[in-house]
Amino acid sequence: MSAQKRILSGIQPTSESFHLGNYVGALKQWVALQDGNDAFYCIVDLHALSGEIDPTLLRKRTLASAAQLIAMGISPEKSTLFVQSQVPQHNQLGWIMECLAGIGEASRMTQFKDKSAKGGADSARVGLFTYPMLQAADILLYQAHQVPVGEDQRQHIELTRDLATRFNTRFGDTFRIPEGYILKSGAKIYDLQDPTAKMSKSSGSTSGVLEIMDTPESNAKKIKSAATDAQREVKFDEKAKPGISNLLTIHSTLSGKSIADLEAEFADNGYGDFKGAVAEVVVEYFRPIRAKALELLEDEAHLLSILHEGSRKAREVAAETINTTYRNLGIVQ
Ligand code: ATP
Ligand code: LTN
Repeated sequence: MSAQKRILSGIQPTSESFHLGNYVGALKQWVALQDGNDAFYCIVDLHALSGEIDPTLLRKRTLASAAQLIAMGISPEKSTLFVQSQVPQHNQLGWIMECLAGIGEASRMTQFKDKSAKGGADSARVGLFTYPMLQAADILLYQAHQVPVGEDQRQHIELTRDLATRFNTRFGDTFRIPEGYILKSGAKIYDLQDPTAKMSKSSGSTSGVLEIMDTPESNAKKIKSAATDAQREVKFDEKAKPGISNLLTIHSTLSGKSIADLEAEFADNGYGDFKGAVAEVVVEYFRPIRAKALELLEDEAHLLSILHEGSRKAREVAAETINTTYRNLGIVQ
């Protein structure tokens, strides 16, 4: 048995429902890693302010996120589930990370480039630009060993490691250098309608996005109308058959069957039968999670008390790191 590791990850409350990409790329690992480790999972509401700000929706989505995470299996007994804004040390360390990062390196972040390009670079806000430095603070505050995320976050984890190393070299050992925990398969789930784009909460249309809180009928319909190709063979080939490959990854990660077994199982079937089987797996997988989340959302006071308790524990750990950081920087305390 390896020693307990500190795990830290975060997810933005930018939608009323998480999608299959979030689950397969990140949240499934969150659930698995809470056993035998010391896990901290954060609903990063301050990060969500870097996009559209709608106070009514932010509150609703924060609670919906907590309910879904618990429904998926994040247990408040096993791990610390908390809200970023309830731990002010994130803003404190975020500023320090901004003072450490260069404009050049921050400008190379592809998530910033992609997201700012969507609305026109001039309308992008400063918070979107400084977002990765706040993310570095999220991770470093907890002295995390591992950060379970999807492939799209690799660059932010690299930046976090660079900033931590820079700080430690200049001002003395302060932060653990974290590692990304990124799966080889399933780390990127693609949009069902455009299987070259990642499935995303903030993509313009939801017709290619499988939402956990959506009805079984709607999700089954989306899978059955997923874009594929003009051939007939159920075979994993990301270049030639991105749509079918994406569906194979989805089936495989949820059913536990290997891609090779699935290819063999559907060798004599057309795409219609295969899509029907994928729909069945996805719908049955999400059904109990959705039901449990809806039940949890009925009792808001209970959800809030879980989050308050998590945030209290998170503040204890975060305060220690901020003390050391301030001391090493010569800040009078
Ligand atoms: P947005 O579109 O608003 O940026 P998102 O759908 O990308 O949101 P995030 O909150 O940014 O979701 O990400 C939460 C976690 O889910 C991250 O670890 C991210 O890497 C992972 N993730 C997001 N989309 C996918 C995807 N399509 N495939 C695999 N992992 C994903
Ligand atoms: N940027 C991440 C969300 C995020 C995060 C974190 C992930 C914010 N802080 C800390 C891991 C660790 C994203 O998924 N878009």
